[in-house]
Amino acid sequence: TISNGTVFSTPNDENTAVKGQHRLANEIEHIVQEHLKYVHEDVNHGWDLIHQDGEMKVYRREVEENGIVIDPMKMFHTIKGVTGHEMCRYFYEYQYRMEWETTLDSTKIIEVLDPDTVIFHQMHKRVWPSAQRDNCFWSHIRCIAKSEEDQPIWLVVNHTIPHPLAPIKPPQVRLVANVALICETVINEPPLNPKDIKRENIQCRLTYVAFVNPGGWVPGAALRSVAKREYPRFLKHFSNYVIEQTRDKPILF
Ligand code: H15
Repeated sequence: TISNGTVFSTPNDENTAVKGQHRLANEIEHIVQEHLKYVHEDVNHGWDLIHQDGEMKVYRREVEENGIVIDPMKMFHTIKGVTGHEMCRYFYEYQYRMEWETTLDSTKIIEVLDPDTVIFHQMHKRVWPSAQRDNCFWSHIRCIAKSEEDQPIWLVVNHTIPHPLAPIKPPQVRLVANVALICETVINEPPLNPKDIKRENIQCRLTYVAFVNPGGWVPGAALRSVAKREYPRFLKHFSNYVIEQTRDKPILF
């Protein structure tokens, strides 16, 4: 039983609760490493800045595949008063999902592979004259230590996967996505004693990348205008949500 009271069963013996030892471990490792490789890649070449608001910058690369718009998105933001761990924790944990997600009708956990890896099935709100979308994806949270002195990198990767507990039921269409939230904590004017670090001394540098294929034809212009509106809205709304949630809590490094 997980914290919200949902009961789940582990459907087969391949799965164990041991961290990183489950049937998806290799696939996840590969995709995590790929995101880490490209996180510092430049956005000059072929990327258009489509939205800027203070520290927030949202870039898009226009790409079509068989007439379907699959524009990769890449965005950067700096959020004051929160850590990378806090941003990733609120993004990953099921119990907060519907408090900040504005584009979903529902979310549920259909399998837990280990404490850092779960499989979600989510139903999207129907946003335009097109079939409703659902998606089934593994979600993995990870902390990567760079050195003793540096703050670690925290990340969450969400990646579509088929699952027997989430069959595609037409006319519903399955989204295909590979999304990563990658965060680093910056400590400004660090006090001599780490215990004295206050929220006013910290900020989170965030990178979010999304490769989303709508999984079926959607009018390109409509999709691009929804993306241009919804990604910045998500980033702003989610960041503010984490700021509000953590304001009076001890800092989670
Ligand atoms: O990353 C976001 N949400 C997470 C947690 O709910 C899920 C997401 C994911 C989406 C699809 C498949 C797998 C995982 O990582 C926030 C997403 C905000 C996106 C807002 C913009 C949507 C624009 C249009 C996308 C294509 C929709 C076609 C119907």
